[in-house]
Amino acid sequence: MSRRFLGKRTVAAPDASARVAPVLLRKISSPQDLRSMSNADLEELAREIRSEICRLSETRSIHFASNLGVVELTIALHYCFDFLWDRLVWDVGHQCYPHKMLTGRFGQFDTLRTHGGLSGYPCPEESAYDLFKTGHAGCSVGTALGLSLGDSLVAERQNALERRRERISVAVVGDGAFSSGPVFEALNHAGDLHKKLIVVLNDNEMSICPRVGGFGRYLDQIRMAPGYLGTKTWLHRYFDRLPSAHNFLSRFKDALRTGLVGGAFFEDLGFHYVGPINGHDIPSLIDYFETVKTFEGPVFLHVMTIKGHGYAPAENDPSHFHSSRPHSNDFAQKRASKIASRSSNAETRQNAKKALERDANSRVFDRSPDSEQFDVRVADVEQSFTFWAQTAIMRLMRENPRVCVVVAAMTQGNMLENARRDFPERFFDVGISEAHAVNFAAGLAKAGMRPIVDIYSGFLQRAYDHLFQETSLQNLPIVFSLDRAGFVGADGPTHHGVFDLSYLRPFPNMTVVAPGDSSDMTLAFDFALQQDGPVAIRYPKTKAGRIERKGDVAPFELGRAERVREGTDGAILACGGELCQTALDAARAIAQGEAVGVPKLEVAVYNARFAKPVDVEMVRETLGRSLPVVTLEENAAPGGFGAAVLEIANEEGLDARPLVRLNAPDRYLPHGSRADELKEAGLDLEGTLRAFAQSWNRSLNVKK
Ligand SMILES: Cc1ncc(C[n+]2csc(CCOP(=O)(O)OP(=O)(O)O)c2C)c(N)n1
Repeated sequence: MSRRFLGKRTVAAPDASARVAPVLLRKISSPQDLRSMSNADLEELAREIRSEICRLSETRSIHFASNLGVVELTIALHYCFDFLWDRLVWDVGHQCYPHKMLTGRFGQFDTLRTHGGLSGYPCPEESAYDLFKTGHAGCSVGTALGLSLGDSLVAERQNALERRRERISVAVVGDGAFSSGPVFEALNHAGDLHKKLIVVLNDNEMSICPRVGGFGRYLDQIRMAPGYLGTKTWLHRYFDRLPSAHNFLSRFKDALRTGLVGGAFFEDLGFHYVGPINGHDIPSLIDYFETVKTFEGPVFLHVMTIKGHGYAPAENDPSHFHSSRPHSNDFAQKRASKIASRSSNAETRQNAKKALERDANSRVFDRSPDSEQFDVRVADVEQSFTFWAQTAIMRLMRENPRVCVVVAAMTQGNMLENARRDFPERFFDVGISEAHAVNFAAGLAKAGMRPIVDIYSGFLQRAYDHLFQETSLQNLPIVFSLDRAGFVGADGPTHHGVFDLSYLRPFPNMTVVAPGDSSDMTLAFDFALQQDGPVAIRYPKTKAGRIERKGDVAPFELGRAERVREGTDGAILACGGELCQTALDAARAIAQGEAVGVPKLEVAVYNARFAKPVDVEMVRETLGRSLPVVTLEENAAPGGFGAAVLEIANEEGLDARPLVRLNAPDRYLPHGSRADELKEAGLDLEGTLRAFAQSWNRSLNVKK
């Protein structure tokens, strides 16, 4: 493997594909146990942790390469700090597996990301070592700064007896997450406050895809700065000799400051910049942490790591292995040699990047169905809503030179590698900067382009004010392709996209579409591109089936639902995703007398298609006749589709008493499979039949 940075000593990448028994891991009940371990033991422990991550990756989709990259960093952090007293915040939180193993959860590690098991993200309900439930990038520096301030304010009110040593807040943020606006806002604030705070930049030169943006280049410059190599060698020689590392580093600071090594940006903000240092050298990391602990004010520790460290296939192809679906070691090795055979030197990150692009070109690329991407089989991925979205987007880009695409660091998850390859001048990945993505698209639209902003429903929450001001208020023709709307499965509550109907519907000028199947996806994108204002198309992370229709698929017409089953005894109104299929199954079961508490009835099924404007005709046809009516949606009840139906009933003076609304419940559903989550929300077949029976009973009462 390539050695791209120096440390106190070079660190051979352990081969994580060679499994080792978790002997040391089993002995660790809390991070305090690390302090009695020798350096050799700590290195062995790192090997065991890697081996466990690799083992788990064979059975399920997990965040893989990111966790392999932070093993030594995690060990060193827990060795140097007591995070029951000090504060540790992992940014995004997807790289917390080694942290979970060292904080008393190794015994449950096999339950990770399964229903009822450990979460794949930090989770305060699991452990006092997890302070926040996280999953969205860019928040760690702000929350760690808040903790630092809060702790010092609390301490000020304590008397001498109560007071213990100062707590130290540590934020660990990846270079991908580092591009988020909230990180810069927090750095700006921290530089001003001059409170004790350690920001650890875990720089592996990667987001999910290779990182983008000018700041990434700045970090590269720091790493590549002339003098870096010599200076760091010199640094480590001195570091060993000096009695106090602090003395050394404070003397060395001036050199850092002059830009000899880099980091002037952080110094100018008010941070002590230290680095870049080798993030795989445990003894050296420990030295640095012990040193910077003693610094006054905020410290920026720039740590270089290799994403996927210790597992060659992941090191060479970190995007694919960022998080991967279950794969055997055999599969991974084959994939690695496939990439290597196409590259003269696949060891470097640059070549891995090229291999990735070639993959996309040749469509050999095995569409990494990672956790934030897909939990389903590849065959299903090829028929997913996301697949149909990208198919429509590619066609529209080919047909219309004004169509351009904006994504926020999720090119792979959005399956848009082909758009990046074929239309590089009209494809924009802005990094983890969702608010900027919307502002940027507004500029493009104003200039006459037709931007499609492809962002996950949950991540677009970041851009709320820009949906208002830059989009709705200006009435700009931006198409929002809202992937992962609804339940997302194993990523759980930080990633469920169950608020978009509620956050989009209040905006004037906004049209909100919820396609019911694969044909609808194609038609919805065509429709959206014909509109003069903003249109959001929201779809879930699942296979897009094909609604069985008697005749042809009706084209999209603003605010018109599609009746896909006739019936005069009641109705089920389904808002997008696979719910129309569920509604049809329920209607069939009711017709056959299989629904408990309901006679044989002929129930109409509507594919609502629009959540704004909702089809008034559909509401008139179904409500106000004392018949049972159920609405289905993967969205919170307030402000959702069912709420829109109620609003129309009210405006039309229709009796809505029989109406039963099925929604995402008013609590956070834990991680599991999508099927688990739909079941828990009552949005599966059984739940729909129960809701229909309830509506039937209500309709009988109304008739009395
Ligand atoms: C607001 C937001 N947008 C997008 C994502 C999806 N996402 C999860 S991890 C990740 C890459 C993070 O890169 P980095 O912080 O460098 O961590 P690494 O995986 O490289 O260790 C992205 C884009 C997210 N979690 N939050």
